Amino acid sequence: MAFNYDKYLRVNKMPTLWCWGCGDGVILKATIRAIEKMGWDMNDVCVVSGIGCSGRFSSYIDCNTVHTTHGRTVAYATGIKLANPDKHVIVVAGDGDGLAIGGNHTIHGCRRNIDLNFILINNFIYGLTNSQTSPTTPQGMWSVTMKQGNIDPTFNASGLAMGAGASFVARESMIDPKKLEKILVKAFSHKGFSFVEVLSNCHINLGRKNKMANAMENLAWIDSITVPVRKFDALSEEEKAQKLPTGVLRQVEQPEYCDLYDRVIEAAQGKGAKITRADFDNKI
Ligand SMILES: Cc1ncc(C[n+]2csc(CCOP(=O)(O)OP(=O)(O)O)c2C)c(N)n1
Repeated sequence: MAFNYDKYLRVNKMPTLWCWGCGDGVILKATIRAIEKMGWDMNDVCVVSGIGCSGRFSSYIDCNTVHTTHGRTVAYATGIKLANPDKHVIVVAGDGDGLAIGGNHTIHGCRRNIDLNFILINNFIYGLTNSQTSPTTPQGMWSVTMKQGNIDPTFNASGLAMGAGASFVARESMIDPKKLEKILVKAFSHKGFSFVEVLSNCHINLGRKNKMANAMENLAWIDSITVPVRKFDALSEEEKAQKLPTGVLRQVEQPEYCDLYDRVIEAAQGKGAKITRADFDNKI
């Protein structure tokens, strides 16, 4: 039987504002299927999104939602999670939102290892505002702010999340929605900050000016730059420079921030011991 998305969507908001063929809809549907797989009650789920095409996520999904300011998703989500540690908090942000204006919040969310599920929709450009360079726009591509070709070096978003300490990091494209759904289930099942970078198309604001005139051509390009992480590891350094590995890139157990914060509250109330260096094995 076909999956019934209606009970998870604000159907009165349909059709979406997304362009025809935009990957955002595919990602929304994969997220919904992953939530169902988790068996989560929508009353226990909170989706926090920022400003951008990706920001519309919180308009369409029918749960607790916060459509917050550009770049501040992780800050809001951190407060929501600390006040409601039993709820499942999903953050959705674009590459501009999560890595440019919100880059600071993103790295500190990763560092704290707070139990948030961060979905970074990387379409390599500012979509909503029409083609400004983002931190992931490949060098040499046209953008409206780099009409002679982008000279800014790019962030490797997942690499940044790993470096900042996120305990679960994965990258997947939306080309294979089933694969994406599985990765999201893994991320949602992980306790700690899970960062999922989803590569997506923006054939209107990136593709058309970069020789990818339609959605399929944009997706073919994404396909050409991605490789499963196991195959990636076997590539030469030169080949690696031209590819982004997909799949789970990092998964480790680390103390989770809400748990640690409970101990701070208990210690402050005189009900538990103060936290010391020994709690962290004296690690620097
Ligand atoms: C403080 C602030 N600065 C700038 C903007 C304008 N603005 C809205 S969305 C956006 C970028 C959107 O790109 P991205 O975050 O990559 O999301 P996408 O639209 O591609 O999903 C910008 C610069 C804003 N709304 N608020």
